[in-house]
Amino acid sequence: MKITDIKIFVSCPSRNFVTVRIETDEGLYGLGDATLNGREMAVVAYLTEHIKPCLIGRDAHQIEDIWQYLYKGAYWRRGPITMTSIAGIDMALWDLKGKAAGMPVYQLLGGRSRDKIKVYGHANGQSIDDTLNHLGKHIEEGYKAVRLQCAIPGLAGTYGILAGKKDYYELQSNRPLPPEQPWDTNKYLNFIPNLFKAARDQFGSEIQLLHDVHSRLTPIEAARLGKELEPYNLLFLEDPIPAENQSNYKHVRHHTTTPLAVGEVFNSIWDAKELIESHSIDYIRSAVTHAGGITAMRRITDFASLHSVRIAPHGPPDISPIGHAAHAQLNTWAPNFGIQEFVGFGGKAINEVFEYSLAYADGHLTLEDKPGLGVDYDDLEAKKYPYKRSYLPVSRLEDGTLWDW
Ligand code: EZ4
Ligand code: CO
Repeated sequence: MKITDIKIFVSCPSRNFVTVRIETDEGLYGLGDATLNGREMAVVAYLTEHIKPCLIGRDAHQIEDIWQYLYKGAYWRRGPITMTSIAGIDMALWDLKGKAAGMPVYQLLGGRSRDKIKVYGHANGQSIDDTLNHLGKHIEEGYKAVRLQCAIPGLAGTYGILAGKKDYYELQSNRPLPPEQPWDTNKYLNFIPNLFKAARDQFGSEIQLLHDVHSRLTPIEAARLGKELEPYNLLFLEDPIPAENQSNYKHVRHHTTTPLAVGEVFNSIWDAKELIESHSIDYIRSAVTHAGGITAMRRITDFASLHSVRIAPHGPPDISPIGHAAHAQLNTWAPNFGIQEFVGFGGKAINEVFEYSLAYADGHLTLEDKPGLGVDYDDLEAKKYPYKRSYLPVSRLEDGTLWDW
């Protein structure tokens, strides 16, 4: 099965997505997600100028060799632009292999380990009451696990908060320059335990709760937060600190039994090696789209399983339905699957452009058996939604110092 063409599409059906389509001499095509939020066009250039010419004419079945060729063969290893580009190609090749075999990708990975995929939703609010109101709605919809994010009193524009219903920051696609938001660690640390206390007081101990710190704390601040949240029994605390220095997680770990999760910005197994080996974390949250595709995530998953670390793939709206489908395939196979982040099925425009075979019911996703990843992309429909430059916000302290967003 020879690769005859590789098409790279950029469209903005409510937010920007980069989609790879590998075409073959057997008439089959494969689809991959190569969306890197706020840096989309760098990935498009990498794929168009530096990957596509090297793959035309190659055997689409040689997934591992093509992965190694793009990784080692570039001499310049790793990095988000490279690894997102490799991910787009790798997903498309797995999609093709599944279509050629007439099997869903999870069968090629080793078959089913479970019937359905447990997810956690997001309850976001302007106040504790507002957040708990959204938590209550999620529980009514069957969710067994919910992430709570709440506006911090006295701080305009906290991470993860609804600006209007169903229109939170990730879906906004018309920000030609990065917006700026204030940050105050003290206000945050003083407030967050109250949110979780109120949630447990109102909803009891059954519902599993999570929280995303978005890498804004230092190790000792994260240790304090982890300890203060212990009575509220979180499923995990996400990204308590930045992870460039992997050994910093040991400091957080040694102070608290609150489980820790990290990995959404990782682009390689090497970003997580020490974290996993030292069992400093409980969940690895790398995404197929940003960490080098299914080939790379399978390796991360197996490595994590040796150290009692489970996968909890990043599931934001800035991963396309193709990336979400790849996660569903991986999660169906992975013996050490933990939980999948899930914020719904996009909007009307996304669903006109992408087609995918996932359904939500009672706190879980189920995957319909279709060959490959079970997705499709309508490039003609997508033309109605041209790319719009857009950025994530940046954070600054009150005195102007740039902080982690
Ligand atoms: O900020 O996907 O857990 N989810 C997250 C996301 C990330 C965005 C960045 O592109 O932290 O909301
Ligand atoms: Co996160």
